Amino acid sequence: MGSTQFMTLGRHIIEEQSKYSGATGELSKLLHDLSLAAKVISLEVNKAGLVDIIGFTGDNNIHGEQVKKLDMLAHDMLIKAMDHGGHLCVMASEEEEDIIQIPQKFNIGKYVLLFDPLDGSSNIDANISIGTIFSIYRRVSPGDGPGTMKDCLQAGIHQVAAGYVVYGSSTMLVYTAGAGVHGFTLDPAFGEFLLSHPNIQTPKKSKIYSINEGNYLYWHPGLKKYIKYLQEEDKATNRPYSSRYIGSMVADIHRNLLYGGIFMYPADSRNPYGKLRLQYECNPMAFIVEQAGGRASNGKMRILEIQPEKLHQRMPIFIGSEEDVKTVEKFMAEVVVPVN
Ligand code: AHM
Ligand code: MG
Repeated sequence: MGSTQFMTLGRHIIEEQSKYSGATGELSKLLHDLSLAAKVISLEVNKAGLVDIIGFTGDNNIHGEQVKKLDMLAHDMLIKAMDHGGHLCVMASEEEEDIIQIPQKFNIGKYVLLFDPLDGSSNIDANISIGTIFSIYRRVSPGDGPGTMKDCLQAGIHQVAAGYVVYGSSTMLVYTAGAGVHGFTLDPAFGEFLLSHPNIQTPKKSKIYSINEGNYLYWHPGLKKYIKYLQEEDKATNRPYSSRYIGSMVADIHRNLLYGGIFMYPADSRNPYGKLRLQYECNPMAFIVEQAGGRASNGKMRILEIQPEKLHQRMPIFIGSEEDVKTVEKFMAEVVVPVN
């Protein structure tokens, strides 16, 4: 049994942060508060099938999609866990249209938190893995009063830390603070996240592709060609690839991160900006995957370098094993779409 199995998330964060001379411990406390929220959400997700909290609230969220109770529960839980710590100046959630102000007295923190409380929520009723995604920036607005929209609209490259929690056969928290990617598994007996996947490195080339092929008709012709290419037989390049798509970004990317793979949510003729949100989904996942040696692009440029224009902006994404992402970029660049 390796000694890493007794490394708790709390201790790991403190040890990692103590390597930086300027570290005040604030980020460690912030990540600790997040892990507490993750434990509570995990508990709720696990009992979702037992208590009567599954089902639609009847409301639509700001994207016009139906919101399930558990989404709102996770959203509320995160706000409760995070808004009195004194480490944040502002927050934003995929489930709320505007930025979320921190109560006065507590809004003096230097960090900004963006989160998707429960991603993949269409899978809740089927007991399929879902996840929470978070992204942390330093405040850029002047002064030490409430944070602003500007703080929430930073390019992903400025992230200080990012992570996700996957509620699967066990609950795992995977995070990066810019020095590698580390995965922790929640031990339900101790209620502690224990280091199970130190320094995750994703394979440079894979054998797995993840995309909703039901949208094939509406894709860019270069993407259609690429998927057909992956399905052809060629031993030298390990083709055909296997197709794996859960429809839960956290779970799909988590699997691909460990085994190698490319996850795609492209733009198409019906959704010219794709589906996933730059600030809540694409940027944190891009930071994690790059830290693990992978690549993330919107087909044309690096996700992390895109300057967000609005809080709930959507962005096409191609993310995962470096060589695979480069190949799809090439296919898409080679086929010019005729303009009518
Ligand atoms: P959500 O934030 O409303 O849960 O939507 C995001 C999810 C992702 O987890 C997943 O990759 C994608 O939507 C699946 O979409 P589709 O059903 O169109 O394939
Ligand atoms: Mg989401």
